[in-house]
Amino acid sequence: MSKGSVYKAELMWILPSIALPVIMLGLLLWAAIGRGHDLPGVEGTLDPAQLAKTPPFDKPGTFPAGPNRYQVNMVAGIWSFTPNAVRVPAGSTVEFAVTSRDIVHGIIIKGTSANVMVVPGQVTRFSARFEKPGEYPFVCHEYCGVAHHIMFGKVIAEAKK
Ligand SMILES: [Cu+2]
Repeated sequence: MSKGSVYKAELMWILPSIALPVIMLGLLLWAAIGRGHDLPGVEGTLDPAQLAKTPPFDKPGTFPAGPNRYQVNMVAGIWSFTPNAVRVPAGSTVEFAVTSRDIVHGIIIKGTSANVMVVPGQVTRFSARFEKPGEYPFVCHEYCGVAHHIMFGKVIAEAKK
């Protein structure tokens, strides 16, 4: 191998190893600034010790919120979700507001793209659509202690009569 071709071979490795971090930093800045990804603001914060007096978590449950829309106010805590059964007609879009009364939990709902963290002092909002009738189990996916494995529930999408 000549001296020139060794230099070229080295360059083939050095340039991508500089370009990759530059591209990744560029994508990170694009996601953070260009797409507006940000840390949660103060408007989503609450006192986890005052949940019984803090709307909407003073009334956990499922509530109608318009045609084919429902609102679920859910409190996670060791080791259960309240409510742990959400009953809606099939074809509904459900808007969830979830918070934790103690430590960090998570919720993932099978058959949907819902997969979020549930943090004490923060309100996690997401929505999911339950098109087909049936049961959509959900679990806590963030290890939260010895009985983490019993922390589950289900969304029941009922067939229209
Ligand atoms: Cu857990």
